[in-house]
Amino acid sequence: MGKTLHVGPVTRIEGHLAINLEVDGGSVVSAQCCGEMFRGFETILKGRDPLDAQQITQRICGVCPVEHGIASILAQDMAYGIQPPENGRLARNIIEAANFIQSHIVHFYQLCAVDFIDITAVLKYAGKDTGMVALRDWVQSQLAEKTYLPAAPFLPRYAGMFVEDTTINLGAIHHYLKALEMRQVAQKMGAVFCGKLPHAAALVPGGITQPISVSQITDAEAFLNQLNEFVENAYIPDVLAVASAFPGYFNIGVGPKNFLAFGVFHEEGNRYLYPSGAVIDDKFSPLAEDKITEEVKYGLFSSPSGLHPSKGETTAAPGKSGAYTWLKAPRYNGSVMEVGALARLMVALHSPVANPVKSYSEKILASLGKKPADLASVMGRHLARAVETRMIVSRCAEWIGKLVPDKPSFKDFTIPQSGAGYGLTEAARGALGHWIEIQGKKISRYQCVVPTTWNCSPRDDKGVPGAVEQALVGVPIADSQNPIEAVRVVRSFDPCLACAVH
Ligand code: NFE
Ligand code: MG
Repeated sequence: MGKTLHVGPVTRIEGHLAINLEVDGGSVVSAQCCGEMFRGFETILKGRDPLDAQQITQRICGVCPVEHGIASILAQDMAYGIQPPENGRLARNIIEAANFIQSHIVHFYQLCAVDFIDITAVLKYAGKDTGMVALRDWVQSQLAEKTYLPAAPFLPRYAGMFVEDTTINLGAIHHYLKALEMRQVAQKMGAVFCGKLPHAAALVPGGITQPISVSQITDAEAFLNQLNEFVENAYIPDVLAVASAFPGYFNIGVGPKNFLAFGVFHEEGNRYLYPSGAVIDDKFSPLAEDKITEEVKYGLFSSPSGLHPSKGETTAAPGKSGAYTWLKAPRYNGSVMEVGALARLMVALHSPVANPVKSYSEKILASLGKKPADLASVMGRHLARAVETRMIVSRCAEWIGKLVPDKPSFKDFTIPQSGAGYGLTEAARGALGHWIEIQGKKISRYQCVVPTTWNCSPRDDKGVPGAVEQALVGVPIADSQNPIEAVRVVRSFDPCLACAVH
């Protein structure tokens, strides 16, 4: 006899996501992702000055504000017919890189590592590092007082749930603390070029507002060196250690095996460090923006279903019969797509264009005895983020090196009476698009199709489940009181529900 499990809110992700699981014969047979609040940014933007858009949309999220800002200014670049000068292109890359780096580091260490690393190993710590000593004392007091909540990282505990090697555990716990510092370093590197973070002040159509100076370049290089050292010596080895300790997670949480990427980190010409494209049934095809639609049968909206975002509408319909979430269901040529670091890596590996991502990731995969086909999984997603962080850190040094002090970083523009444009980029969590329409110099329509909206999408009008809903099917559940295996699958997507429901 099957059982229905409700997990809500899922902890150690951003925002309010609940999952409903039908479990039968010890594994999940069906799943639903529920985004539990409405925000309405697309509606708030109507009637406003277009230049408000890159500031207001950054408030969709504190984790990926930069990418909302970038998507918005790319849409406006298109609507105004402008291109940033070289300094503007490079500075945008560096600000976006800073955001990816901080996001991936926090996701692995703060949000996911405690699923795999035994944090109670800190009780064996005998050194003098003040952070480790404070953490050891805190863990000791939590265990003694039993004041922890069931959702805390220590409970429940099962045999074989964590890495067993004390040296690996202690190293990773040390890096857990160091990661908090590294996140600040990444934010500081980005803020050198955009005034402050999160919520960048300097992002504008035509480039960035900050002129480039020699001291900015040397500051950014110093921050980047610290990040490089951490990624090389902590993040990559820790992810490889977790991947080796949990080989079973290369088979769990597979998902739809369709991957979509919009391309990110604009290089010279039309190239991107991570190229755009779609991989469906293992076949690559170039990105076609006109194939994107959003369906709403199971979303709490009364707007028409199946619209392209340039014609999209957002009308909330609380209480709508049969609907179970505040997310629309984005589709690409009618197909469910996974987005995110794994999708970017799959698109890069299948793209006909030679790119540095291929050679580095193939080397890492070979060290684990894995092939690209093994990547559609929980562990593949963690690995893809680590590989990506390493790629970005190394390219970022070149972008900083190419900045030219005192050359323009901004190109002037006029807002037309009417116009339209779209901005496609990638946020840490995946493909992000903003569509703007302007009438009488004001925003007449604004639509965002956001990474977690793709991944945590509900069923579409044909009843086909979204990417996370599919990835949950087949997941073994050992203890129905605590379906940790399912939550590990959800966390591997790094969902952000604030973004998803925007
Ligand atoms: Ni709120 Fe966001 C999502 C990312 S979209 S974290 O989903 O990454 O820019
Ligand atoms: Mg939207």
